[in-house]
Amino acid sequence: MDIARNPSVAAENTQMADAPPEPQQPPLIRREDYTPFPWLVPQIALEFELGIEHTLVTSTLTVARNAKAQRSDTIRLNGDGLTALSVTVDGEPAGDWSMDGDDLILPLHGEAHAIKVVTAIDPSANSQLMGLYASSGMLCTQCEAEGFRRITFFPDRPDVLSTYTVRMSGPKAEFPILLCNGNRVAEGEGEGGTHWAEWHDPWPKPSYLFALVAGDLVANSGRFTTMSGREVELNIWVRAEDLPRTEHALESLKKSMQWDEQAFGREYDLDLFNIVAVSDFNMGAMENKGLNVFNTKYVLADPDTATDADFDAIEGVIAHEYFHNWSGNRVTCRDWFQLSLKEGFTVLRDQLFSQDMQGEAVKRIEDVRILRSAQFPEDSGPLAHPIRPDSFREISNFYTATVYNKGAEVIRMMRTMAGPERFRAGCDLYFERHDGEAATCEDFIRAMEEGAGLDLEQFRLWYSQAGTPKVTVRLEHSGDTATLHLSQQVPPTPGQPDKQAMPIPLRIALFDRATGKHEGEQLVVLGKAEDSFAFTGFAEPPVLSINRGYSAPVTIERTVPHADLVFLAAQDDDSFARYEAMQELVVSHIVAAAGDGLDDAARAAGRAAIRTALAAILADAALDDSMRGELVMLPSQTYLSEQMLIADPGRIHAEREGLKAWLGRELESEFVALHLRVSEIPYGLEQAARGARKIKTQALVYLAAGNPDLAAQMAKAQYEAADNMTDRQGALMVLTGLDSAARTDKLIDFYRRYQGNELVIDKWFTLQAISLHPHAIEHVRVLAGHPDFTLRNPNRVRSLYMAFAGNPHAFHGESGEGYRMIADLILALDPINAQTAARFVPSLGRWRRIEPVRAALMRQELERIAASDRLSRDTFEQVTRSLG
Ligand code: 0A1
Ligand code: ZN
Repeated sequence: MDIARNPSVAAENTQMADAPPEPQQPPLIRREDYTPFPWLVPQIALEFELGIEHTLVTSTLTVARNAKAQRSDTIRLNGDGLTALSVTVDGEPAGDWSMDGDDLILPLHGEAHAIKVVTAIDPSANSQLMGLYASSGMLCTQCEAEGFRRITFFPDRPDVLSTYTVRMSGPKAEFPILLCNGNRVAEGEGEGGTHWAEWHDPWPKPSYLFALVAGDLVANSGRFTTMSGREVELNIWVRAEDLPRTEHALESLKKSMQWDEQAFGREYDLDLFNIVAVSDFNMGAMENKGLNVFNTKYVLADPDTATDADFDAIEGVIAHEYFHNWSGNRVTCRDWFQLSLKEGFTVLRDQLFSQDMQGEAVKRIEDVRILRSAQFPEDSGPLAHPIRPDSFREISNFYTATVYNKGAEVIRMMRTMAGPERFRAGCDLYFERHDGEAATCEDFIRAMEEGAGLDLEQFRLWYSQAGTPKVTVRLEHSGDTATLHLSQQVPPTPGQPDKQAMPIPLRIALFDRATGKHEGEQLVVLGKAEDSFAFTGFAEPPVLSINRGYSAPVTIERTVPHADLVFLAAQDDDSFARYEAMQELVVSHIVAAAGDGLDDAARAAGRAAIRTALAAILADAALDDSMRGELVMLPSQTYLSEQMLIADPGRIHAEREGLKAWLGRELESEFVALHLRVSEIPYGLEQAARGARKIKTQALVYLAAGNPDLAAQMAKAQYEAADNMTDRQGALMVLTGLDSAARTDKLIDFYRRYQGNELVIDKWFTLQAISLHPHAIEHVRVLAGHPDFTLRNPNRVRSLYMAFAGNPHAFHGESGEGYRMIADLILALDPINAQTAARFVPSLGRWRRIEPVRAALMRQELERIAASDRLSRDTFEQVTRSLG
C-alpha cells in the first residue's frame, strides 16, 4: 500500500525522521472524510470467459458526471492485484491512464463516457476467497466488502449503483450451470464444447452485491407466490451428492419469504431466487441480489448429519440473507461505516423471525448468550468500537458482533420504546423513503423518529459510543413505597475516555413475595446518569425483576439476597428474567469464589442456594424441556471472566467445574431420572422432542462432572442408541472429555461413519478441540497433522482452532503453549487467508484482562506476530490495536 497517498501518515513519518523506521501502516479511513463519488455508473456490462486457472473479464462502464459531487476530470477505478490488459474510452484506446497503487486512474473530460477495461485472473490461485475463486471444481464469487476490485477495475464502494448485464461463457462439461444476479435472458452453445448465458439484473446495485457461479450443480427447486401474485422460482444449488440434504433449506426459504410479507410487508421483487452452497467460504453466507452464496454449513442438513442447533442455524441464516433483499439490497449503505444499518437491522429481523418459528423465550435467551459471549468481550477489550465505527484500516475486521448483534439490540430498544405497531410504521417509512438509495444510520434514525413517533435525540449516542453500560440498581422500601434507584456508567473505551449517559429502556416488574404475582410490567427509561422511580402500594418490600426480556444491552449490578434470586428463578413469569436470576445466582458465587475466595461457610451457602434453584427447575413439571435446558446451563467461562476486571482463567475454570461436579453428585438421581425419561421420547422435529434431546445431553454433562464412570456408560449407551446427530454428537462430546475406553472407540466409529462428509468431520475436529480432556492441547496438535486438516478451508480451520481458542483450560494452559499455537496459526494462515487469520487475533488481544503471568505470555505472542514484516492489512490492524 502506498503510504504517500495518506497525508496524515506521511506527516507523522517526517516528524519522526530520527526514530527507527516505522512499519508501513495501511491508511486509516475515516467516516468523517466521506465524499460522494464524482461519477455515476448507471450501467455495467460484464463479459466472462471462464476457466479455473484463467478467466478473462471484459467490463464496459457507462459513466456520467455526478451533479451532487465535486467535479473531477479523472476517475479512480479500484483494483486489487489486477493488471489492465487494455483500456478503451469511447471506443478509442486510452493512452493516458496510470496506476496509483492498485487503482487505475483515468482522465475523463466530457460529461459522459463508455470505459472498457480487460483484465485476466487466475481463480485457482485465489486462496483469500475474495473476488472470483475456485471451490471444489466450481467457480464462485465473494464481493462484499471489497472483493469486486479483485475481478475488474471499478469504483468499488456501496454508493455507486449500477444495472448489471453479464455474459458468461465456458466449457459446458466443466460448468454446465451458469448463474448470475437477476434473470437469465439468453443462452446458447458456442464452439469447442462451450456454452454461454446472458443475465440481466433490473435492480441497480452496488458492486458488493454482484455474484457469479459456474459449476456442475443440481437444484432442489420450489415455488413461492408472493402477496401480489408474483410466481417465484426457488432453487437450492448443490453438488449432486448433497441434494438429499437440501429440503430444510428450501422450506426455510419459503417460510422466510412468507414471514417478511406478514411481519414487515416486504415482498420479493424478481422471478427467480437462487441459493448456491459452497464448501470454501470465509463467512456464513452472502446476500447477492437474487443469487445468495452460502457456506454449505448453512444449507445442508438431515437428521443423521445435522443437530437441532444446525437446523435452527440454517433457518436463521437463510432468513437473514433473504431479509437483506430489503434491508441491504433495495436500501443499501452509503459507506462501510454504515454497515450496521443493514446488518444490525437484518439480525433483528432474523431474530424476530426465529422467535416466531422456534419460540420466543428460548430464542431470546440464546441471542443474549451470543451477545454476552461474543460482543461483551469486544466492548471491554482493545478492539471496542461503536456500532457505527469512526475509522478503520481494513473493513473486513468490522464484521463484528458489535456491528451485527449489538446493532440488532440497539434497534430492538427502539422497538421496545415504540411498541411493535409504531416500530413497523417507522420501518415502512424507512423502506419507502430510501428505496433504491444508499442510506445512512442517521436516515434510519430519522425515519424512526418520524414514522414511530420517537424522540431519538439522545438515543443517537448508542450509535457513537462504544462500551457496555453498567446500570447499578438499588431498591429501597419505606411505608407503602418502593423506590428504584438507578445509575449508569458507560466505561471508557479506546479513543473514547469520557462517555455521556444514554437512554436505557428497562422493563421491570415488582413481585409480591406472598402471592408470587405482580401488578403488571412497566417500562422505565433511565436517561440520566442517576435517577429514581417511586412505586406505591407495597406494604412489604417487593422482589424486583429488572431488564425483563433483556430490554437493554447492559450489565446490571445489584446486591440481592440469594432468596430473591431463588424466588425469581423459580417463578418469574418472564422466561428471560427467570434464566437471568439463575445466571446471577451462579455468577455471583463463582466470581466471589474465583476472585477474593470464599470461606467454607460462604461457599456452602452459595452452593446450597444454587442447588435449591436447580432442583426446583429439574422438578418443575410445567416447564418444557427446551426451556429447562436453558435454565440449567451454567454461565460460560467467557461471561464469567467478563465480570472480573482481571480474570484468572485457571481459577474460574476450576471453580466452574468444581461447582458442576458438586451439583452432579448432589442431584445425581434427579439427572439420571431425567435422562431416563427423555430417552423414551422418540425422534421428531416437534418442540417436545427437541427439548428432550437438549436436556438429555445436559444431564450427561452434569453427571460427567459428578460421576465420570456412570456418565461414560450412559454416554456410550446414548451414542449407540442414537438415531440422530443431536444425540450422537452430544454423547460423543461428553465421552471426548472423559478418560474412558469408549472415548477412543466412539471417536473412531464416528470418523469412519462420516468420513468424506466435510461438515460432520468438522464436528469431529471440534469435539476434540473443545474437550475437557486434560490432554486436549496435545490432541489438537496431533489433529493439525491429520490428513483431513488443511489451512485452505476456513470451516476446517475454524473447526479445530477457533474451537480450541474457546476451550479455556486448553487455550489458557499455564505453559502458554495454547497462545503459541494460535500465534503460529495466525502467521501460517495470514498469507493464505488474511480475513480468517485476523479473526483469531482477538483471543490473544484479551491479555489486559487476564492475570499477569498469562497476560505477559499472550502479549509476547502478539509481539511476535507484529514483528513479521509481511502481515496482511487485516492482521496488522488487529494486532496493532490489540497491543496499543
Ligand atoms: N453480508 C453478509 C456477510 C458477509 C460479509 C463479508 C463476506 O466476505 C467474505 C461474506 C459475507 C451477511 O451479513 O450475511
Ligand atoms: Zn447480514
